[in-house]
Amino acid sequence: MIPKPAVQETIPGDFRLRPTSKVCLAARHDDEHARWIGEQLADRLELEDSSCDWLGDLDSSAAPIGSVVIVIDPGKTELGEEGYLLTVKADMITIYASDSRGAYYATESLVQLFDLSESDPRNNGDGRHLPCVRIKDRPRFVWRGFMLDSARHYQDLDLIKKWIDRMAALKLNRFHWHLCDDESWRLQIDKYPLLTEVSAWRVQDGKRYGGFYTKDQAREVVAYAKARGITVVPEIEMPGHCNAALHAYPYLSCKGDPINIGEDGWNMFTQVDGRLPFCVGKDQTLEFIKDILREVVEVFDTPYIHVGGDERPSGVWSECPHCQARMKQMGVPDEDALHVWFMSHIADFVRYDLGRQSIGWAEKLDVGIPENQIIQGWHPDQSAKAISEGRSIINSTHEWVYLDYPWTEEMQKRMPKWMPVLPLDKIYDFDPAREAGDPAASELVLGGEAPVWTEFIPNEAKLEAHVLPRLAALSEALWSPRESKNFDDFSRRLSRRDGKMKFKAVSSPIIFTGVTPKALTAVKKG
Ligand code: TNX
Repeated sequence: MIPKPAVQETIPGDFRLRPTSKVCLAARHDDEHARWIGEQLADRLELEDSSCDWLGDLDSSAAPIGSVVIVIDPGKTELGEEGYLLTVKADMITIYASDSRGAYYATESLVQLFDLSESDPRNNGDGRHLPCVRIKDRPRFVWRGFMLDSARHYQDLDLIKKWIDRMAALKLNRFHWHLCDDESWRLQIDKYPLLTEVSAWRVQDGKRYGGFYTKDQAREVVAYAKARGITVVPEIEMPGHCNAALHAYPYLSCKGDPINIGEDGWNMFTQVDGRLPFCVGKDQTLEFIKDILREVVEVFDTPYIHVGGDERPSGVWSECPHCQARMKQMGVPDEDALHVWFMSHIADFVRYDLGRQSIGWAEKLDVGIPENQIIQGWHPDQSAKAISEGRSIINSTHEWVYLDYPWTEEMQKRMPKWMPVLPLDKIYDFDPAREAGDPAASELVLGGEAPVWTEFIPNEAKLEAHVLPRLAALSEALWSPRESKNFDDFSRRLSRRDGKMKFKAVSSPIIFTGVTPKALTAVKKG
């Protein structure tokens, strides 16, 4: 199984699904989510009766023989949050969990077991038998994230849901959704309609290209993810990576000049000239950002809001009278200090006005770290620095987890020079707590997250090639006990799962359609 369970032991016997098999739910309350978990399991096991019976108490003995009984008992705290105990016995399968997310993960494990048993010779190839087994499982880290960049290229709603399904199968629980950047803006914002009317689109190969998510669609994604134990973390980039916003509303930049993301879009890739920051000297910029965040929290009913913070183009604020005045007003000496002031101001707004927790990419940590913000480190020293200041981190150290990076030396020759090779065994070895040093500090490591930036990933096939199977390796790095990790063993399990999960990387070459050689050489790591 992937990710490898904390404890898995074979027990004697063989379970068989029968025409009369049912999924039954034993819980103190007839909980809607728990029922949904039961019904989706019955559906996926193709049971004739896919309704989920509520037994009404915590006793599994009332269930008919051959059933799957899900017992959700908040008293079973020893199983841990998101943890579960799954026992396959000859006459019955039982699932115990203290919360519904744990119960859901048990159903994912069970579906995997049935998938794997399809090829088991003892089962006559019908996949309806299971060798008996006992699995006691819980995650190593609370933050098991995948970030999808929907700004550089747009993925439609079905594709987003497909990735959420894959995350759920791998027991990943944070979907970080990168919704805007220099190249495009993807989320409907009622107060500022030009963001999507204008900046969700660019001209590529002579055609209008792009798309956006309506608020209703975004709500649908949140609900779809939530049912599967996944929290969606929307990201609104600031004060850099914001050319798409400035394209729609140029008065938000320091000079207020019109900027183009259309015909030039492909030449304006990350870290090339032409990027501008928001003008944080103007009050109307701060109001704009706050208005947007107010609408974002209306749509994303989740505890976390990511507010970007990375790679502000430097040298612009120093030339701007509004930003100079802001520096004076706030008593900060330079651009970097203004950056930290701005991120702190937004972190406080998110915390006190919106009642949510903000997350920011680590930046300028030597100058200061915004209070009230979880830090997402993408360089190794950033996570260490934040931890040394007693701050909680999400570890996304780029050389270990960036899924836009090539996975072979051969591929690397066709990609920008600053991208290191990230093979499967390296991401498998990723340990988010490595930077924490002493065990006490590892409490501050919430977990890890793998981003896939999509500048060079325009379509589904390339996205799959980049993300799978490395996401499976990540899931094991974040879920399974460190002591039990073994790459050879993982590789064997991966090849057994391949048929169902399509883990094999598509071998088509990566072609940089539309990217000029000039833009490629100009791209460099910040
Ligand atoms: C840096 S890492 C970025 C992204 C780019 C990525 C390319 C980070 C927080 N920002 O905007 O897409 O490099 O790998």
